[in-house]
Amino acid sequence: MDAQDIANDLVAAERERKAIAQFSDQHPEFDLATAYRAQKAFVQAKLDAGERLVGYKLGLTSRNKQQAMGVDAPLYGRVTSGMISTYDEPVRLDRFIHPRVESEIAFLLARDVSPPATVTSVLAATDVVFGAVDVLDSRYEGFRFTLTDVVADNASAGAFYLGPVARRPDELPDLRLIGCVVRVDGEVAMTAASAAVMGHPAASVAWLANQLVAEGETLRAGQFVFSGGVTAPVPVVAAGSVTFEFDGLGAIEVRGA
Ligand code: OOG
Repeated sequence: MDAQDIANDLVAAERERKAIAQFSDQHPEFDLATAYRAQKAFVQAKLDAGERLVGYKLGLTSRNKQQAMGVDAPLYGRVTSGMISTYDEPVRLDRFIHPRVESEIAFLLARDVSPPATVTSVLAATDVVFGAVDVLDSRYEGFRFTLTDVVADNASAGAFYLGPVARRPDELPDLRLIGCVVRVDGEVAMTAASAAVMGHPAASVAWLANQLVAEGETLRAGQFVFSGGVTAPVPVVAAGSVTFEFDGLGAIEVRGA
């Protein structure tokens, strides 16, 4: 399977808002190295169109998410400037195929994170953390994929909301215990604490920093890293609202428009 061909199909699916069949069905030989090359080419199309790389996202870093998607290993994707939104903007549903939202912790780095990274070294390199929402939009029919499919699809990256409150890690009592309450149309739909992500959300950033060595990349000062979903995903519907309340980090309300 050619990584550039895969990327071209994903670029077209995103542009036309038309979901495609997962590649692994027809190509059982599709491997992870090819998938990450395809992801790079998919993201390169955005950079060629004038966007900037602003950081990375993790995916499938909590059991909540792994169980929801039936994939049992974490992955990473790349975040570009066109994906970042302000917490009070409605989600423009016409940009997406079938958007879903979930809560995450976002890290803004003050320093590069050199491998081998640990929770301690990530916290030392962090400027501030935010509560965040990941708007996922799989380019695959029915949001169905294997690990290789979703790696190529840039971890279903659609858009990100940063919450209204930024805190230095030492201003919060314990990063593992940031609670999040998810309300759908006002009713509590799920709750979680950020330890759901690999035991500590900074552990996902350390895992990423260590994985990037294989790509010859380093997490840089000024970049954002999104931890991966703390809670399971919720579909966004035009008339509805989904609210994420983070302990100590404010709230984000997502409305479809
Ligand atoms: C895959 C991407 C998962 C997360 O935070 O777990 C992800 C998906 O669920 O579409 O970004």
